[in-house]
Amino acid sequence: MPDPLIETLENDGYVLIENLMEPNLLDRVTDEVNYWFEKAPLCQGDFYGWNTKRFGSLFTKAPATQQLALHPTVTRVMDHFLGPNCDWYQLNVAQAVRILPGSMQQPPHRDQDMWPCEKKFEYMVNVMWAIDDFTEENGATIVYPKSHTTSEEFDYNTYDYKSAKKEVAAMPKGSALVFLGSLIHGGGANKSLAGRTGIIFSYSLGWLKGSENQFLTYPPEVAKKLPPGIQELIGYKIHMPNLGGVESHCPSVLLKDIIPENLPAIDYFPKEIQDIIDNMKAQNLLAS
Ligand SMILES: O=C(O)CCC(=O)C(=O)O
Ligand SMILES: [Fe+2]
Repeated sequence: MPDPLIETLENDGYVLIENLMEPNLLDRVTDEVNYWFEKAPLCQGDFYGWNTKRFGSLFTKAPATQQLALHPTVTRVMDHFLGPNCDWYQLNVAQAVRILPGSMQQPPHRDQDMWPCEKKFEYMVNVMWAIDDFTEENGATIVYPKSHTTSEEFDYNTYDYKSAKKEVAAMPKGSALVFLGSLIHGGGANKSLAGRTGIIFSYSLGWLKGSENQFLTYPPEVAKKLPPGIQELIGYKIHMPNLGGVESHCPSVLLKDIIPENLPAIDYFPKEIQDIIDNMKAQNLLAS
């Protein structure tokens, strides 16, 4: 059955979903992130923005955000765009972003260019949750509709940013902007007198190196206390074939109360690989 959300993402590279967050949850998330923004230092660099504050470790600093990470609308999108090209998708980064008054526009970019290779499919999909109303004045994310392409033809130095069609992702707080990793976009300039706060959840194919180091952010003694779905999202799950293991074992073993000192190395193979081996065995190729 056609899914309008997926179709819009495929056509435009982004979609706005208004009021996706429950108001009660928005209140809790707002309180939790406000506490940390008070303490957060300004970012350094033209990309993060000198007049901007950001922080990660969201699942422990702002636990209410755990409910956003696996929102069913979000997982539906990730299942579609990332699911077919990995065993499971992972959290690339979760970050709260406050663009302060006077902040200039962020350089337009495609987030998945952080992985320097030719891409034949989407490596990443992001969700920007609005914690404040996002407006043109306060620096709502600027998107370049239909700029998503996995082709190598795009060049940052020759792209015609000025003539390209742009849209301001204005949305009421509690809404979500979902966009593909290949879409050109960037935070807007904040010309208002108040901060613009959002939370980015970025998901990527499970076999990539992530932007936020999840294992150091949530070591086993911390991850143990997180819900099982979040534990998997941050990597406490082996990725077939045999990626991300501990002693060639699923890393979730480290979350158990008693961790065996010696673990067997186990093949974690998808059916296609096991079928190849079975075929070799059937031909007697591997006979001793
Ligand atoms: O703050 C925003 O609106 C966008 C931020 C962004 O695109 C990024 O940090 O990669
Ligand atoms: Fe970005």
